[in-house]
Amino acid sequence: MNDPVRVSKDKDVAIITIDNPPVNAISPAVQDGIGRAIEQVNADASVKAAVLIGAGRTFIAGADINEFVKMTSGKAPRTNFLPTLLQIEDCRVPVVVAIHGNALGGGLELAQACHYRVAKPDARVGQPEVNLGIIPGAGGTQRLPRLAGVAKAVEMCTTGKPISAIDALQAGILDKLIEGDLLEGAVAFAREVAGQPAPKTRERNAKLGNAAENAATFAAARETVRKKQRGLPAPLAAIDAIEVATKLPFEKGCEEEARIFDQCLYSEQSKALIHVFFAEREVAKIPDVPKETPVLPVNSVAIVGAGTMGSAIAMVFANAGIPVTLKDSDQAALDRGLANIQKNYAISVQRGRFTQESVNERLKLIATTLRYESFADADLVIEAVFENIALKKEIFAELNSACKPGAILASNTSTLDLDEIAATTTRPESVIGTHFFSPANVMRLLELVRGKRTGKEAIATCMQLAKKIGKVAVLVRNGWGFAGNRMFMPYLTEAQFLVEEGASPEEVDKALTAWGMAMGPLAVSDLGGLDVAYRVRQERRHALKPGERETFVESKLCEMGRLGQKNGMGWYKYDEDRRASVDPEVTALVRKWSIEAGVPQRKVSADEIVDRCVYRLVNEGAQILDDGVALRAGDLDTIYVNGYGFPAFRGGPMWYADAVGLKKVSERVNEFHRQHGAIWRPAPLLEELAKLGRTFADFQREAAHAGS
Ligand code: HSC
Ligand code: NAD
Repeated sequence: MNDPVRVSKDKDVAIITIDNPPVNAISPAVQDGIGRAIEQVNADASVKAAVLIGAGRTFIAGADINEFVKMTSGKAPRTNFLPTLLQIEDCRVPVVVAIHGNALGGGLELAQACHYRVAKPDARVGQPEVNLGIIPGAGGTQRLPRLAGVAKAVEMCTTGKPISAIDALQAGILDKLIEGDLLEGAVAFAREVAGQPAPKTRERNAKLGNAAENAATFAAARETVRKKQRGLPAPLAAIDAIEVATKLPFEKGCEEEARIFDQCLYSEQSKALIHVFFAEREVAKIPDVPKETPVLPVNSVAIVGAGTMGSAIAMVFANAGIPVTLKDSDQAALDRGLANIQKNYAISVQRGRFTQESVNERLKLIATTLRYESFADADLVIEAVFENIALKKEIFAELNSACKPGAILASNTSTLDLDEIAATTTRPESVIGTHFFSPANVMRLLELVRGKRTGKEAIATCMQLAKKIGKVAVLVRNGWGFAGNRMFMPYLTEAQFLVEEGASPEEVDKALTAWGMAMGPLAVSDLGGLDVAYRVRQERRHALKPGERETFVESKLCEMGRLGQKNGMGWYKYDEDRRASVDPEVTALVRKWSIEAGVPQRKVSADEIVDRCVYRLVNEGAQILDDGVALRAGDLDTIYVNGYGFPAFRGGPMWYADAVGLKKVSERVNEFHRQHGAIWRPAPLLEELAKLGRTFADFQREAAHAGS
């Protein structure tokens, strides 16, 4: 293996290059290499300054996260990065770090230990550790407030959001931006500062503030975290560590940071979040669609249907700079779609997300039409008309004639049979499902549906395109509800059963939001529309097994005209600002109907509510894996975290089940099976893994291996 750290010289300036593709993560070999490089610089009297730079597309994306997995599973000892950083800070000559791409986590901490920091204007720096359930563990909580001030350090370490090089320059994190060649600029800068006393960040205390100001900053930050990052200890831990920086000397502060870091790293939450990080990347690996599969260029997109989904999907492409043409059946529908887009963008401008100029640019990319002739040049067409198979088939037959050969024909259907739709074309290899989630311009998930004859190029193209438009794409196979909605239906049903057995709607929702779900299941039903769910139940009645228990309360609410948020009343009642409140009428009706139906009434505990709803997800997920609809358990976790408001800190439903232990999960599923009958039939895969003492993650590894 090549040495990941090289030292070269440009006359009197040493150049230390970190070269550890793909993102220069700090592995133990990189750490050792940096240590040796500094020793070499110290030993060479002809060297007057050093530049530390990253090879490839980015500077350093942080510590190698794989090492954390090894540490917490007992496969590697805990490493300590702090001495290497002290070695840099104590180097005999000034060390200038040159940043391009990203300097994240340990990458930014390394930069903070250098004497000067220069960067390309489009670089970004950040401390994203909280996203992994940890805090900066290489002095970041101690050095960053010394460079950027306490408030900025708190903001960066709690939100985890990277900032631009321009912001970092203003904050004092960077010393200079370099236009043009970064290395040349950094070497010239190094020559300027050579021979001068090199500033050590750990000795810079001027920005550490005073006790009164800091107390207010910390109190406000803790309050914000409790509100906005519900259930997450790491951001609070980061504040604790920064507070230490303001109270104790640097060395003591680092010791305390290490203690807090370890507490976070060895927590279940951090393991779950690290799983989510890798699972989100693993989804891109499809055994029979290798990286080299040719992709088709997508420079223009057309959308059929300018309704809720079509108009939001148009924004997704316009936001990515891709021209898009929206078609509907009449001008009024097109006008409504465009008005929705304008309203959404106006809100973004109001909230400071986009400037008016950038919105104008985006709007220029959206054209409207009533005719398929305008589709002739489209590289990708997405159909987003009503969920009706006859209508979709009609439209695909038209697209087959209107679109150029090779164009990808996609459907946004959430449940219908993609193969049946594809069969109306002469090019089923170009037909794929692109299932966006609502609101499509916000939700990150894109469920890609592979029909029996979907071609590899169409899959590879859509996977790559997803990244470009800021989505995480998960490939699943065709089948009712695909993976996400197939799991969601039993979850929603179970929430309704719990209400029928005696829990109030708000008890059900509260138990699940307190557990971490972004919204309770009944509030979700109100959002989607009780009429929509009603239709789905009617359509799915044929799939019920004889004697299978059915819900009835939600259907009755719908039949009495309670449609959910759209008419201000469903499980809850809503004010003009769509704020929900408990409706005593619903509470009374639900009890009355349930008693009339002979359902025994009882008090249901929050634990039972969570187990029943979450294990329905898990049991269906296991069946989906067994059926081969999803490739890996991690794919289902990615779907749930990104599309259904499942708490990332629990890793997704399948990871959560593994963490509880499949034996325990299976026992509980069997108990519910005895109590509630066929709907709880344990999935054979769950039973098998539980018996063998294995996990869904084990199954994932074998499945991925078998397919490669
Ligand atoms: C950290 O730094 C903690 C510190 O405080 C140090 C503490 C030291 C304590 C020592 C004592 C214990 N590691 O995302 P992409 C892989 S925590 C390993 O598709 P992009 C990724 O898996 C870290 N691997 O690319 C993928 O692999 P694959 C804090 C990493 O261009 C490939 O690189 N840093 C990795 O879309 C490409 O990744 C972060 O949280 C890492 N750090 O985005 C940043 N980073 O090809 C995490 C990436 O096999 N990284 N990989 O699938 C990112 O946010 C994104 O990767 C980038 C690039 C924005 C850097
Ligand atoms: P919608 O009712 O808001 O919009 C459908 C649009 O299609 C309307 O503007 C209608 O005029 C148009 N249309 C109907 N026939 C047409 C034709 N022949 N040619 C052109 N346009 C025509 O529906 P929606 O909620 O946007 O759903 C669209 C698709 O997306 C459905 O398949 C649905 O299952 C799926 N989906 C919806 C959601 C959601 O939450 N709304 C989420 C995921 C997927």
